[in-house]
Amino acid sequence: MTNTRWRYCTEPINSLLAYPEFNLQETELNIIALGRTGDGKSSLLNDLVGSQAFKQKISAKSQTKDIQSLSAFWAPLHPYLHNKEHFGCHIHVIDTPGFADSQNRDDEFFTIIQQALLHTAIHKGGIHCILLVFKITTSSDTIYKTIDSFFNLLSPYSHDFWKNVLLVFTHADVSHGHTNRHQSHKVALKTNVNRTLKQKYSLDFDLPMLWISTQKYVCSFLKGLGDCDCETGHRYHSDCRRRLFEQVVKRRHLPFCIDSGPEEEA
Ligand SMILES: Nc1nc2c(ncn2[C@@H]2O[C@H](COP(=O)(O)OP(=O)(O)OP(=O)(O)O)[C@@H](O)[C@H]2O)c(=O)[nH]1
Ligand SMILES: [Mg+2]
Repeated sequence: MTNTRWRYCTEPINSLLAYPEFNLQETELNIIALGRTGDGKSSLLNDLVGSQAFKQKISAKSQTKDIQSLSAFWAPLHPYLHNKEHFGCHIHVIDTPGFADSQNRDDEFFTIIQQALLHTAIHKGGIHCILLVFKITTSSDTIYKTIDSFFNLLSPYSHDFWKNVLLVFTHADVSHGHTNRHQSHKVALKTNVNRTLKQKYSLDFDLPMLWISTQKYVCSFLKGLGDCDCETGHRYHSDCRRRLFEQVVKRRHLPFCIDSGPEEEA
């Protein structure tokens, strides 16, 4: 432990080492990403698996047209800390087409997304995390609508999935060395949006909200925009990933499962 050289990450050493068993953990955690077209589902999953496995592109048309999945080892701190390539967990990630794409393919997509959710919840040991992905600038109304669409996919079968839901806001990039560009918006999400969601779905806990930039950090100096801000940028990126990892790992023993009955009836 004394040999560990820490770079960038602000998290105290004890908290990160609270999951040593994950270095050798064989069980895969199932993670599915859902959300509107272009909000960053594929980019987020690429970040987790550490490669460009899923196609990502700016477009109003859904770039991901099918359910795609991949197993990989998620080493969240590897790019930011020395000797952390074995710290992480095995994951099976599932990418989905976006809601509300410009070609109105919601009905077609909802069916395959629902099948993927049910299949994983029934036959694959359950879904450990359902990442509802939003661009950080998404309006509250759009967030409610998207969550409603998601709710409609699973509610005919079960209501026990909320503990496995994480709201992940992408495009929370560092800009000119500043990491708090969206501060007031984040506060509004944490307070107003969370309150509305709790009331609407009768939840007795806050849905976890996480902010992340899935893009590789580029130093302001290299971009010709000012002084080097690598330290701030890398610390921010590693903290975002560490928070996401902690939320996922917390749910390792609590996958959302459905009894085999309902799918057959569907
Ligand atoms: N700056 C920035 N760009 C991002 C971030 N996340 C995603 N993007 C960009 O947003 C665009 C859309 O990202 P995708 O990952 O393809 O979005 P998606 O939700 O998978 O989209 P569909 O597959 O079409 O449903 C891509 O050009 C990404 O590079 C982020 O955190 N910051
Ligand atoms: Mg995609």
